[in-house]
Amino acid sequence: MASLAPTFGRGAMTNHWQDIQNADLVLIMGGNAAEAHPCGFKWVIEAKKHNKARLVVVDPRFTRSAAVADYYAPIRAGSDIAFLGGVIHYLLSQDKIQTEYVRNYTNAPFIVGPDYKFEDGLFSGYNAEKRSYDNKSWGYALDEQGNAKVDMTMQDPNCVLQVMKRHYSRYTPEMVSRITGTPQDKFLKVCEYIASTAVPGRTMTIMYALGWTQHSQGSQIIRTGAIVQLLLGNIGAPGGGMNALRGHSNIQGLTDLGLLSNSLPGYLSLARDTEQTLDDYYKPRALKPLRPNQMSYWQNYPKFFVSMQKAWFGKAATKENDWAFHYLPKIDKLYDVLQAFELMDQGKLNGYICQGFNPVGSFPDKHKIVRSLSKLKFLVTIDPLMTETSEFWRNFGEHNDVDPKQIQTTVFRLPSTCFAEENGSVTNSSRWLQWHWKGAEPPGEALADTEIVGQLFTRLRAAYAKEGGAFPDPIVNLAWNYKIPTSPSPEELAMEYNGKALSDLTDPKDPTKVLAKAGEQLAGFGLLRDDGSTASGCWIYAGAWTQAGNQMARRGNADPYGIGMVQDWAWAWPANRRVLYNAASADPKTGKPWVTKRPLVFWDGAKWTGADVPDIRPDANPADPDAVRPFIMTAEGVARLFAPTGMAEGPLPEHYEPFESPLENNPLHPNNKVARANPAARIFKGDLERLGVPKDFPYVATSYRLTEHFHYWTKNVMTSAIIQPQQFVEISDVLAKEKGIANGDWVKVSSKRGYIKAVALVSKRISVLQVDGKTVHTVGLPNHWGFVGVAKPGYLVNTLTPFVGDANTQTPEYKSFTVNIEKA
Ligand SMILES: Nc1nc2c(c(=O)[nH]1)N[C@H]1C(S)=C(S)[C@@H](COP(=O)(O)OP(=O)(O)OC[C@H]3O[C@@H](n4cnc5c(=O)[nH]c(N)nc54)[C@H](O)[C@@H]3O)O[C@H]1N2
Ligand SMILES: Nc1nc2c(c(=O)[nH]1)N[C@H]1C(S)=C(S)[C@@H](COP(=O)(O)OP(=O)(O)OC[C@H]3O[C@@H](n4cnc5c(=O)[nH]c(N)nc54)[C@H](O)[C@@H]3O)O[C@H]1N2
Ligand SMILES: [Mo]
Repeated sequence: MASLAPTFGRGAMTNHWQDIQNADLVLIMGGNAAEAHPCGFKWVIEAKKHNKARLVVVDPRFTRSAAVADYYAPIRAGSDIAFLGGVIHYLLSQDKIQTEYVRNYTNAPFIVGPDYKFEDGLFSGYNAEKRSYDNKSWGYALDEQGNAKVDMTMQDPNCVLQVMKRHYSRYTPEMVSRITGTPQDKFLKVCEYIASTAVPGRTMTIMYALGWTQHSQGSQIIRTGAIVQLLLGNIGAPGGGMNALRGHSNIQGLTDLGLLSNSLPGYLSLARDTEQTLDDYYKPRALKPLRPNQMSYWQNYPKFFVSMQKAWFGKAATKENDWAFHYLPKIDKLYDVLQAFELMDQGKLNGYICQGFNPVGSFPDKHKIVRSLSKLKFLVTIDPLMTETSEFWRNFGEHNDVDPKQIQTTVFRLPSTCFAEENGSVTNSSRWLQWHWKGAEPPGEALADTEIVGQLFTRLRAAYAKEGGAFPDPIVNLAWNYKIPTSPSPEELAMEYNGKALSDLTDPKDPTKVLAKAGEQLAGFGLLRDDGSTASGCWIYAGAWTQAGNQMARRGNADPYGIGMVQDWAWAWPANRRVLYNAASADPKTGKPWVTKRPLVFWDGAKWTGADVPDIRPDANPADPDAVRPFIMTAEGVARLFAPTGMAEGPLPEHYEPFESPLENNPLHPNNKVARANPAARIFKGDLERLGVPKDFPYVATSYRLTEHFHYWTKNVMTSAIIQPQQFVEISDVLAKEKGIANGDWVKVSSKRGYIKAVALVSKRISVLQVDGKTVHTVGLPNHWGFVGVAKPGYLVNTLTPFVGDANTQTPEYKSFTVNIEKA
């Protein structure tokens, strides 16, 4: 088990690491793979070596990824939607799109309903008091059968393509440059590179990470990137895709297993308190198709949900009690980490368990975090190390967060093992589940996380069984059939996630045919049922541990097509499919691959087949004009350029300023203050007052990683502490001169929320930009030090960051805020 910290960016790679070698163009934007993903970055080098690929990097800093790029363009942190919106405008106005892909595989031809509006920076349906939207007016125009209306010529003024053309017409190269600070010629050069992949047969991959995620509009930045890729026909194609480079070794596993507080395994979600019956709960999730003959695969939601409930509650989940639906909490609001600390600060949350999570280091506005922890009755840390969180009550530095004498919190430190001291599986960015084997015995009193949780649970259950309580049923009835109840084994857990048949499963078309016998491990999620005859802890992991054994432990490295498709290496969700939406790599009229030199999947005249597991109805015959729609998870059957549902701040991405920025207004709609920053982003009242203004904090700050450290762990390791011993901040030579700061000087960096002291590193890596008529400097903050460990004790970068989150994921805005800097 790796870190159980909250994930900082959802998603995965639509393609996979090895597939990057197939790209003709690699765009690294919002990430720095050479330094943060050095092993995976080798596939970029492979693409350059063997495929003559070009690498383009767009980053506020000239990174080590930029150092080996064919082209580098600087950008102001927090302005990527303006940049990418400009790319969309360029592609649409120059007709540099893969038209047949766009027509058949996206919702470009769909007609938007008559009530949809976009005015002065706001979409229709905004409620200023609630800071949120009612998305009713964003839906499609429907016909009498309830199908969305389409115009396959894409000329209707209200079809998505035309709506998009109008929306992005404001994103001219002049406007892009004014907002982003990227010089116009450099912006246009990047556009040219990108547009070169609009033809079938050339693909671009986008590699991004936190430079896109960690913004108050992070999800929409990623959506803008996806829109660009769809217009170019690069989603589903070998060497294409939207590739989220994930963080911790198993952070993909964390999201897959639903460890975020609003999620359930396999991207199912907890019910809202307005959904009091199972039908209410299914309705918005098991969506009916919006076009004829489409799968809308989420229609299977009840099969996934009931199977999960059977895995969790066994015999206690019955048809009569709605499969124990009421055992699960129904949420009144989102309980993300920002919310949890806000509740703690308000005295409404008294106990907190931090398992593999160091929020004093990793969460924004450290003063607020420490103040909140100080109000707890108890704090439990489960960690191999002492952390700033387990030691939060110590004072470090010149300013007290809270006087330690006043803190009443009891802290329990439970030492755990780390991944190398146990068996288990780790899911990487490619969605591969790879089994690993224990390499060492744990030191001292350390116990595996599974044993710590097993011990806690068995004792809690005994207490509930004895004493009752308001609603003991979910705890007392939890299925817990492990050989050693206080210590479930990784193998038992993995088999449970996969799932098994609870009674004989017969073929619905031929009842004499038994597909799986009672007690057998299931071969895949296609076998899951909603009648209680199957159990599966995480439907997307069905297939990982079958009757044939542990598929995650496979190490076959054959690559029969020579395109990096190693189907026998480990196991990928879903269904061992390596490239999502891979049927979009084929021409809809013929079912033959667009890129003939790299045939991913194709129609062989009777069925879909090829190097990968086809992501389409196997009998979808290209002769039937409605058949080939490779985005089986959407109700439309096609990808969404325009998102009628699912996004908090609008169906089309719009540039908003970061909450703290050097600009007083949003240049796109300067007269509307409400649309300056993301009008639906997560911010609490008290934190609004903790935001700085440009006059006091004129510089853009951004935080990032160094290859030499891993978060706050490796400062405990002497060799790493020697290589990178202490906190530094990076500024340009121009700003250094202006401020009289020399390389190696001590400086004080402050925001509205506090200050840190660090050593100045003066470099030419940080460019000085002209933004909206003024000179904008950037201050770079590597984020690895603290006051625990063997490196030089220092302040935490998150003393400076604002308590603001993305509107959809609530990921904090670590990557663009404002500071001042002076010689200390
Ligand atoms: N050595 C090492 N590797 C790691 C980690 C580590 O701690 N150490 N951590 C792991 C984890 S958990 C994660 S999540 C990943 C993170 O992986 P990355 O996101 O690649 O890493 P960062 O260094 O945080 O940020 C990447 C780049 O984003 C740029 N950037 C900042 N703001 C913006 C912006 O607004 N627009 C654009 N275009 N770029 C911007 C920064 O200048 C930086 O170069 O790394 C993982 N890998
Ligand atoms: N300013 C700023 N802040 C950031 C970021 C940024 O770019 N800028 N990045 C954010 C990102 S992407 C992330 S992921 C977070 C990371 O934030 P955290 O996850 O809070 O920090 P880490 O130090 O990665 O890990 C937390 C703890 O997990 C422990 N651990 C390791 N293995 C195990 C295990 O097997 N079991 C248990 N129980 N514990 C284990 C480690 O010892 C460590 O103390 O930081 C976030 N904070
Ligand atoms: Mo991360």
